[in-house]
Amino acid sequence: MLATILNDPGLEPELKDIAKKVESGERITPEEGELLFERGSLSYLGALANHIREKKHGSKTYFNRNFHLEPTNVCLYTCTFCSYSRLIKKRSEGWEYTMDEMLDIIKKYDDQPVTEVHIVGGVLPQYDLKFYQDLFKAIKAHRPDLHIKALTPVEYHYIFKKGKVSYEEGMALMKAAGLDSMPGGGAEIFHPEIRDEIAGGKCSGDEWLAIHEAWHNLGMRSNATMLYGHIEKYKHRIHHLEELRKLQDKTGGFQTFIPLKFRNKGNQMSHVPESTTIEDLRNYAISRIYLDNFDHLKAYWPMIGRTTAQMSLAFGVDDIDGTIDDTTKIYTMAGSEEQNPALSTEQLVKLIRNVDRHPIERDTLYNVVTDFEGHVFEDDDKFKGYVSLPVINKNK
Ligand code: V47
Ligand code: SF4
Repeated sequence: MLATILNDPGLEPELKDIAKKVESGERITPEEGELLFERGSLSYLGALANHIREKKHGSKTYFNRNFHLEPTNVCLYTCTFCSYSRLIKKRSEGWEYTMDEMLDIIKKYDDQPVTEVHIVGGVLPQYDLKFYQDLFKAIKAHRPDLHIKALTPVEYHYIFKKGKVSYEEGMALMKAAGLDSMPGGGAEIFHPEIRDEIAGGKCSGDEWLAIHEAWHNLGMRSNATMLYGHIEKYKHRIHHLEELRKLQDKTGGFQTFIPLKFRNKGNQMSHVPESTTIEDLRNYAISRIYLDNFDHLKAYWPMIGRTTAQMSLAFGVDDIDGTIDDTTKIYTMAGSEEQNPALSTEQLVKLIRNVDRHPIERDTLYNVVTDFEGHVFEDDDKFKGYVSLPVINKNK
């Protein structure tokens, strides 16, 4: 595929130069990144991104078994894209779990082979530094092997400030309490021109990055996201990717990048049209090309839907998150086509296989839990053709 691009006599010289850089594993510049957004066709970007994806991972496609715990959907902040939160003055419309209620949710999974709990929600004063320390300790006391991937710099910035501890001290306290890794949320768009408009009041882009840096400096791992497809311009996306690439050069602590498509139902930006599927795939591909120092690129299927998630596997993506089990409301409330996001392991494996990829269940840190290559399910014959997308790529 990349060879076809390199031999295409009609391709603009600048795009050919970028393709040559990708072929030789050379890093592209911010200017070249913007050029890709402005002028790269879907097929061109797919060929480049898939080349990188297959060089890094072959056909391997990762997923994990996780569930979400959302302590509250009431929030002090008023991000304009958020369909999920309720203002404090309307808190009766939302939920606010007590410690015992949260532990009851954890206990519901006692007999299930989940490896991770992803904890994220709104920001409220009663959920302070001590509360989260106690929560993490209680989860670990109950189930020590469950990986806690919890909270974002939005919560940490708030609770550390209130608790009068530095980012370094705060993250060390969280680690001691049982925090295993940090999810990628709260990143939105770092550039203040956009961040101030859509997420004013919560931690800045620089603060988000500084908290991840403090966490990485403890030898720990985290993810990163970018909320795209609303009022930002391509230059803001490139600025965001560049900031992440710079921090990753410094610490190496990021595992996965997760582009999050803005969904416009039930929020203050409902008048802003959503990006097209073509733009979503182009965005995955450019993220894969730009972030040469990130190992993984994730398509979060509850947000983009399972069909686009399948297609994304030919545009640089090598991870489609987890089984989820209908425990997150963030996207159902924002208008995702996935209204009850739950997929069994068997369904996820088949989804991946049906686009000719190799499914691997991983834990949060990408250790292999089960390699599904050659695994036969009882109803394999019945399932054939359930999702019949053309196989875009045969270069395994
Ligand atoms: O920070 C909120 C986003 C994020 C909308 O690290 C929206 O493995 C689109 O970060 N349209 C939280 N996006 C979710 C998150 C995440 C998800 C899956 C995996 C991981 C990981 C992290 O959701 C928020 C915000 O950027 N979000 N509202 C919306 N209307
Ligand atoms: Fe609160 Fe997060 Fe929603 Fe912003 S995105 S309003 S911080 S829950």
